[in-house]
Amino acid sequence: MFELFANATPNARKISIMLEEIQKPFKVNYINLEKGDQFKDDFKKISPFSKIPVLKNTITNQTYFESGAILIYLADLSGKFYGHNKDLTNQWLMAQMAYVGPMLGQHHQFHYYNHGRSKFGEDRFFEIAKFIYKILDDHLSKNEFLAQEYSIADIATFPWIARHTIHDIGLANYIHLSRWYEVLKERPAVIKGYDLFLDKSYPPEI
Ligand SMILES: N[C@@H](CCC(=O)N[C@@H](CS)C(=O)NCC(=O)O)C(=O)O
Repeated sequence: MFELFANATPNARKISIMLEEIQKPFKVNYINLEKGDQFKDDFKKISPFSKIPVLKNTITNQTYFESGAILIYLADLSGKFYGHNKDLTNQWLMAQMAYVGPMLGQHHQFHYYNHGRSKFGEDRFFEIAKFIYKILDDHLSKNEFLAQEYSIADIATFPWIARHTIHDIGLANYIHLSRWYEVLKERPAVIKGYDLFLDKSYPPEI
């Protein structure tokens, strides 16, 4: 019923986890980012900014880009993982889309993938990444999940925190964020959706 254009990245893993959670069958169309598959004309037709993930409903032939929009589409379609407080879920989902993901993504670039190329970039995004850990930890000290119940906001955030070893911030020091992370990590759908891409993952151990 679905085709997921993806690779082993946090944004793509949000969708494979969600599809496993709502038990919708899908096949994966691997987009090789290093070879530049994302810039091919056919792919640009379904992803204007040449980004993964893209989801295709193979029954309607409709395609969807932007991981947050895809999660909302799947939550609406299935009636699952929006929680009872949709406004709250949207706030934490949008915070992930607009801030948590992009900032941690820059931290990956400066701290891990291009270490030594810009002290300013390394320092700036290291501090921002620590700030994100602290805010999430504070929030999760008072809430079991980001938006009261397990929701697409948690699904969107998990694959970014799953890269904690390359963040070098020390997840264990953030006990509430760690508790949340361990709970999600044990969910069968999270394991299956995340591990789907493990063999393609870079760095390989993450
Ligand atoms: N806001 C977009 C971001 C997607 C995104 O940045 N995807 C990355 C992988 S996680 C990508 O396709 N990178 C390829 C490139 O930049 O050339 C979303 O959440 O879907």
